[in-house]
Amino acid sequence: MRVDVITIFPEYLAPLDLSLVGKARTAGTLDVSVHDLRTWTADVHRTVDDTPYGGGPGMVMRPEPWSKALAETRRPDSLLVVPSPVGARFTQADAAELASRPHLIFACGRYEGIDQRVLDEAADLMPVREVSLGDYVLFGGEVAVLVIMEAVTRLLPGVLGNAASLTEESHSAGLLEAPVFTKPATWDGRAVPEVLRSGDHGRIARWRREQSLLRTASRRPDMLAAYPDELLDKRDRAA
Ligand code: 6GU
Repeated sequence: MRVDVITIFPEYLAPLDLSLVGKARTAGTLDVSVHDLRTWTADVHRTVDDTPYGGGPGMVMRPEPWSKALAETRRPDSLLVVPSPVGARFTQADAAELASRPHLIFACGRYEGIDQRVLDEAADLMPVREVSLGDYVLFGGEVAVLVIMEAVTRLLPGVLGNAASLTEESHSAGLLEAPVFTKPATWDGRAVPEVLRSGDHGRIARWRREQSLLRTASRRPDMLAAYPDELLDKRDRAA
């Protein structure tokens, strides 16, 4: 997968060199290039923003540098991702969609935003996804790109050792995962639940299912409400 990130803070994307994302880059699964938007400015001050038409606080990013940046990075198979507090909530399904694409372009704007005409023009040329991480406001899209790229990279073929960890994990299954434990069996006076040490795989699976439902009910009632009714059996309802 090829990824181009356009930002006025290229240093902010340095963590893309680390950890599994960095490893995927080294392995050749991922080819990331970070570009300074100011490369595409023409004036001596390398201006990228201006005051908003209609008034109001803050600044808006001017269309000209963005238009040039997108023209230069775009391929016939590109998908444009614009992190923004006014985007649709980014989900695991979105991560899977992005992971299936050959080329992503990330446009990092400051939070007052990019001139709308840039997004309108881009939408005529390629698919565009405006995505938000949640209901709070960040200074810009850079940290969102790190989050999105981590969610996407995990789904690329060959990045995770154990494919089962992808199918069983929270959010792809529609429920939160059960709590996990490792050795020692008793630590600080706290014992690992007996069932997990029983070796009875049927009981363990049932316990995990129950914990998963209880957790989801208390922490994410919205997820439980959206969970397909036909996937709940009699034992689930009893839990
Ligand atoms: Cl993706 N960008 C910005 N600027 N703020 C956000 C966000 C994204 N998601 C939540 N808040």
